[in-house]
Amino acid sequence: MDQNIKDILSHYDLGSSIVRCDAYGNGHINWTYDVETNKGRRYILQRINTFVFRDPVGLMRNTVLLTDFMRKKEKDPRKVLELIPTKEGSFYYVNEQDEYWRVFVFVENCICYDKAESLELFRESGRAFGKFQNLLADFPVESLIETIPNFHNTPERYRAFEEALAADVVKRASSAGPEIKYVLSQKPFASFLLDKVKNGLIPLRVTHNDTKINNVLFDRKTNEALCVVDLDTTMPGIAAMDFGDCIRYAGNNAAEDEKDLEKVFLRMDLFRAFAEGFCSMCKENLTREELLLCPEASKMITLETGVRFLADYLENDVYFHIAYPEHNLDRARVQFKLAADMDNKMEEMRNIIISILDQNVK
Ligand code: ADP
Ligand code: GN1
Ligand code: MG
Repeated sequence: MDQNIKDILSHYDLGSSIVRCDAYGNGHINWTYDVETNKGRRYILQRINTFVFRDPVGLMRNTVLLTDFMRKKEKDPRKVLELIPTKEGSFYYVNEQDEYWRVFVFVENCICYDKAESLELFRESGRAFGKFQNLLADFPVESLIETIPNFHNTPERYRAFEEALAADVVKRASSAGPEIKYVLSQKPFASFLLDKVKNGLIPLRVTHNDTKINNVLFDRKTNEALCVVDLDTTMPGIAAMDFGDCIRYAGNNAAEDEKDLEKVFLRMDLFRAFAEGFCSMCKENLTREELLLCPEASKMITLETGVRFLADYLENDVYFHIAYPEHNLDRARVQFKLAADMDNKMEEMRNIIISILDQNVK
């Protein structure tokens, strides 16, 4: 085991000695490890990405507030993330290199999926994010800091993209001509949802803001959704964008970084399954207006994520973890193909939401 990790773990009282610590998961932001003790207990050790999260102390304060709040309503320990304090009683540990680390209880007998392996699994993840909305519906939103200001502010993402394009620091713009053209052609759409907030048509709520299916843990035997993880971006947002991000990631027929764009399209059977799960859980709390915006929000978050990947490509991959030099460009291409497909399926998506809301799906 790496000496740095040994030093960090020595600040935790995990009850027995550590036998293993392996890199874990498919997250693009933090550095995650699966830790096991000689008694067979497991923990998630994570280093917070402080380039992305500039206020890790405020972020950890959010996490403590959110998990404490949810634990008062949800008594099953596998269903709410649990932080382990250091021996000194803090919920994070800062080492000499100024790295911020934290430890969570590893949710027992769980499984995490990177794609919707069945309709039922995706319906279940819809229920999980719908339930997450419900659990936090009366959370005092003013107590949360914005861990990333303007995180899902699509016009602001456009501004940052245009800055990256103008600077073109590593001269990559010439290799992304069609993608840049697509992004610029979609600019008028970017403020569609935020305008609705400004006009008072939809509210800001406590939202997760990163609802990829790999941020849900399922029971290994029954595939029941247990726990929503990755609370770092939970802050005020638009509920329909949480719906949309799940569709963007797992409603796609292909992976987020698929090279063969023929394989990239929105699967309507998956869309329906997710919508059924999500709406069945939170249609009491969300307004019809908000739920009817889920199709546009699916396109918005897909476009926005593509804009972010492309900007990061132009900025020499400073934000998202990559596995090879063109990775962010490949990811951006997938998002734009998917967003264009969603445009063609907008009416169909809307009809599905209407039929679910009118049927009173349980
Ligand atoms: P990132 O911000 O990098 O995406 P996450 O917090 O999502 O990091 O963690 C990465 C992965 O680790 C998750 O996708 C999930 O598979 C796993 N994971 C996170 N927390 C737990 C936990 N408490 N128990 C079990 N697995 C977890
Ligand atoms: C990042 O951390 P992870 O991998 O769950 C990113 C999301 C993007 C996603 C794209 C804090 O999520 O916003 O949608 O990658 N998280 C942050 O896969 O930027
Ligand atoms: Mg994650």
